[in-house]
Amino acid sequence: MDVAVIAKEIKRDDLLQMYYYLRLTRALEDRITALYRQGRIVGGVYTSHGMEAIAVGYASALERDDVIAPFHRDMGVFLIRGFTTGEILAQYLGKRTGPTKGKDGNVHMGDLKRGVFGFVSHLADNLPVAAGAALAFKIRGESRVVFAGTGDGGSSRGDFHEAMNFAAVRKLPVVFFCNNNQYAYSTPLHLQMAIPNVVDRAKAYGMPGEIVDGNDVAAVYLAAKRAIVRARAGEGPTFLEFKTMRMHGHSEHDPAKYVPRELLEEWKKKDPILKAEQLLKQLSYGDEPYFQEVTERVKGEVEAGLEFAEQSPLPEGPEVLEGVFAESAGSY
Ligand SMILES: Cc1ncc(C[n+]2csc(CCOP(=O)(O)OP(=O)(O)O)c2C)c(N)n1
Repeated sequence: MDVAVIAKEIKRDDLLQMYYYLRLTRALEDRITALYRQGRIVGGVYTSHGMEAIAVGYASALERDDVIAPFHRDMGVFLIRGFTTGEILAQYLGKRTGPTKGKDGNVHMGDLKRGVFGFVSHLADNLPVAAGAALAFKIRGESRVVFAGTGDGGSSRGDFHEAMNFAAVRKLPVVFFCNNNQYAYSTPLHLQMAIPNVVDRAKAYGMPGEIVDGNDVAAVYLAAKRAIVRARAGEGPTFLEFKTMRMHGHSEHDPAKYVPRELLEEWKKKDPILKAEQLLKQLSYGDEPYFQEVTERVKGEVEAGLEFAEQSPLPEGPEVLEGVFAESAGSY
């Protein structure tokens, strides 16, 4: 992206904050991965490693009253919406202090008070939910936007089609995105769809779409802003295709031998943290000592969070039904 445009369009503090969240996401997920390898996490671990700029960029572009129906590689969303490293690590360790109070051991968490729909495992199910929330905002006359996404694999599902079509027909204040990381588990893109870009699907719904470098946090932020402004102005949904690469296996149990090593080597050079550091240097907003300072800061936050999670109790039997049924779910 043109540095002059970024300097003009994004405030210095906002860029520095995004860099901090990129680093915090990476440090937290690396710690979770290490815990998984130590056999301390019972569930699966699906990370956003190498794709952190997507969640960090779009969540930073939203207003506090806007709502997110995240994808399963959107850890940055939770951090930006105020979930602490302690809460998140407690979730992964199955502790009572985690968002699901010990009922789930990975990314299936949310909190309506913080504007994050609980992530449901069934792929693309979050998109019709997002369209429904956007319809509610429109009926109530509220100036709020919903942001929701899925993967390249998820975009081949029926619920993706239903949500996109309904939202376009009703001109709903929603932004849909695709994290196109080239693989749906072991299925490469060319076995997923007969078109070159996921964004081509948007045309069929009469919805504008944009291809964005998903490893460039500034590009993600600015594209998200444009789509959010459009949605808030009553002009309807936009579809954003964030191009990126899944740098780990589908989950940490998967060595992903089906991915050519050269492809990973190529994308390693485009790492979102590396890119953000290059940008901060070009703008004279950050240098190596500053990056080191942030590294130390996030490391401390992750370790403090782990201490909290480790000291937290496991749930007790009678708590098993707490928060399971709708009456205590709250509203958004
Ligand atoms: C309806 C449904 N089918 C299958 C799964 C199992 N599953 C979870 S993630 C995944 C691959 C998803 O691929 P993609 O949407 O490209 O996202 P990625 O994991 O590559 O980021 C599959 C098959 C699921 N969660 N939901």
